[in-house]
Amino acid sequence: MMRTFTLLSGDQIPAIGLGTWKSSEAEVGQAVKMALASGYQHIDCAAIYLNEGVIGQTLEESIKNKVISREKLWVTSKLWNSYHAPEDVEPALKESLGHLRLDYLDLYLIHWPVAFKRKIGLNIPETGEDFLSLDAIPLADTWQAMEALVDKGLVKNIGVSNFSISKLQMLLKQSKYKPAVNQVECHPYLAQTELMSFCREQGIHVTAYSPLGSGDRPDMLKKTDEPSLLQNPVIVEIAKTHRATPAQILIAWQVVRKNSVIPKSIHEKRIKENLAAQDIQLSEEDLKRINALDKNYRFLDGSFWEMKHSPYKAESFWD
Ligand code: NDP
Ligand code: 1BO
Repeated sequence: MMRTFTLLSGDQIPAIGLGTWKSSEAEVGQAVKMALASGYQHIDCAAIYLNEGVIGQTLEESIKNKVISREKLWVTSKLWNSYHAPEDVEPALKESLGHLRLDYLDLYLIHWPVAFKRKIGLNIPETGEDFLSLDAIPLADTWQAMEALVDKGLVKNIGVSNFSISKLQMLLKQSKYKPAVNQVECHPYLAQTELMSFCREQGIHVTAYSPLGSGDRPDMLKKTDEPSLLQNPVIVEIAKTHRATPAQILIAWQVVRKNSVIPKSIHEKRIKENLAAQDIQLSEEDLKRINALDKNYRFLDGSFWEMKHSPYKAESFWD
């Protein structure tokens, strides 16, 4: 049985989903196919991952072959930073829907609280001049356009990603619909305890991204001497006592905290192993030891949005 969590709308988000960032077009179709055949019901996508077309072909085939029904399937996608202007939101969603070959999304997220000029498209700016400040395009305006997608039946739930408590507070003051989800980096080195407790009070569900430490990120997004989660001695030791893998312990820790979690893999053995983690029962002692690893360490720290003339500063990004 797939574990699920209930969102404000009453919809059930499956606890474990397949991440698809960095899965190439050549790899992602097979990964999604294997995941659905292994019992996954939740696929995490984004326009900027540049692979939604292949994912869409696989979803269509899998629904046609009755591997999964559309009703059981949960598909999340994300609005890229170049399309925050309210008039760009619906066209951006429709582009994703077209690629994914779906009539509606289960969840659509504002990918980052960062805006680019439209001309950047599905890319990353090369100079600070390509950014727009949040005064130029307030997040509340983008959110209003996201709300309209719900009213039109194009998406079942809307949410945000990489939002801090203060950004959520600002949005909550001005929203008709609360964000259903905040998708954020979360793992034992970044437990996000305060953010999780704020979200819980507000009924906002948390999805944990990069739960295994995102080891396959491009070098430009990496620091030297990054700590390893998969080789952390506490995680490795707990894994041994459960006859599990370190990845499974990291995933089980999210599920026990009632966060959905979206590990990325393109390998069948790992895809299956990651899903099976939902059945691991961590003890109080295990949880105590894992919780003690928190050191507010981000693998994706937002420093890539800081460049000369960019309005975004790494030091205040998460305030
Ligand atoms: P993850 O933490 O999921 O790590 C992925 C890496 O772990 C890959 O190298 C993968 O290799 C490896 N891996 C997967 N399973 C196992 C296993 N069982 N044992 C050992 N290694 C394993 O990183 P991501 O950054 O990809 O995060 C997951 C997903 O979250 C993304 O794919 C994306 O969908 C989402 N995300 C969202 C963001 C946002 O801004 N909203 C930001 C970052 C991620 P291999 O594929 O070779 O198996
Ligand atoms: C800049 C990284 C986005 C991954 O979701």
